[in-house]
Amino acid sequence: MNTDRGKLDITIEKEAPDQIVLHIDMDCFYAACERLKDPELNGEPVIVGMGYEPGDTIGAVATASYEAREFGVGSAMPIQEALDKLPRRKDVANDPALNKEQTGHYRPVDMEFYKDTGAQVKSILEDYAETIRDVSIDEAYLDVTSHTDWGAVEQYARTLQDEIYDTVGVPASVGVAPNMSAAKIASDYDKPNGCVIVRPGTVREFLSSLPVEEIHGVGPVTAEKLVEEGLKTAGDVASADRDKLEEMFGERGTDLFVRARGEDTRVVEPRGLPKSISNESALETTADIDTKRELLIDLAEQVRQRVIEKGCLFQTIGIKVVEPPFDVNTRATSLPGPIESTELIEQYALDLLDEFESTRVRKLGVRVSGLSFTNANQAQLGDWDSSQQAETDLTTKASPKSRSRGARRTGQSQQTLGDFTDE
Ligand code: TTP
Repeated sequence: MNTDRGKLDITIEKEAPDQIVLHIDMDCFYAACERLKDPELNGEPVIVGMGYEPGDTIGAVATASYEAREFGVGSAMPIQEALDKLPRRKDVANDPALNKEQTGHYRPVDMEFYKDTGAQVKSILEDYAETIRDVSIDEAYLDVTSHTDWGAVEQYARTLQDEIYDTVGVPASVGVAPNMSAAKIASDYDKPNGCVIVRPGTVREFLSSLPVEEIHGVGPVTAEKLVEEGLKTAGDVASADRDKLEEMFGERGTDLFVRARGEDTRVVEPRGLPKSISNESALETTADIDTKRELLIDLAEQVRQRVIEKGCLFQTIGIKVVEPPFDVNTRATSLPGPIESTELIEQYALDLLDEFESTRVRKLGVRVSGLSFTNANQAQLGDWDSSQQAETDLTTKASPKSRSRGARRTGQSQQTLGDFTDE
């Protein structure tokens, strides 16, 4: 029976990892950057684009400030259409028919400046997350699981927004959810300056009233087909007949069904080749060394398997020890060169844990870094001069919350290892 099949499929879906994902998306980013250069643009309609100078005929809007959007101007609009809706402020002096209040400021795209501003924002993000996935110049996913919890995450997200605004001067919207797609939708939900938290167990409810266009991967054509079938909201799709969706869209129908229900098992991972491989897990707060060792061995084994799968060499083995509430300690041992002797991961991780024998711990992690993806079959530990001692990184990474607001990253904690490039 269809319903049984649906139920069965859902129960065998891979369990979503226990993660807190924060998605950040800067508000009308190019226009916000132009306001940094010229503060007189604050509160004014601003359009960034090309083709608006007299004599130009071709061009489009890259972005419009929220004030300009009120006049109907939006991204990707032909520039002539934008000028019709919102003439240039510059022309007011020469055209008595123009009402100053109904004009806007036009600026050309200054990509170098936007890139530089985006990089400043990204450097702040590094303080707030274990892992960051860059999406574009003004957008990223952060895995903040080990830095906060669901009780404190709103404050955490607001602190991040404030720090970006105080330090760089541009506004951002954030969304927090247990998975990536819900976090992205949440960051867009209350722009500008939005901060929307979707707690575990509420994702489906959060999505249910949103129009189908908001479901990840639904473009105008799919949306039209869904609406024709009477499926107007994500909630409609989530409770639709899965077989029917498959009939309409093939395999994509299953994706739509799963996404509309807010299920997404992706883990936040950096783009490109990984710089590190790690695994971490929460435990009921304990100081018991046997419990901690047992979990660490388990984590080390999972990391070992992934290193083998990826066929890479590694140079640094590290652990993370999180004390309640969110004090994150990291320790790492760096070997003289990249190796593939994966059995060393557990051994070194356990050695590093000795320092935390009596520490009360709520989460542990194991990481290997300094990865190389070439000549993976060549090096063994024995290839290295045994007189070269492994260095140990005795660094502690403080939780961002322990720093003063607006304080910038000092880099005090991570860079003692020559090849600890992932931090
Ligand atoms: P977006 O994040 O899509 O939009 P935005 O930052 O302008 O506004 P919002 O607050 O709604 O997120 O795009 C980021 C930047 O990318 C944007 O500032 C300008 C540029 N861009 C273009 O150049 N062309 C386009 O068609 C779009 C959509 C964006």
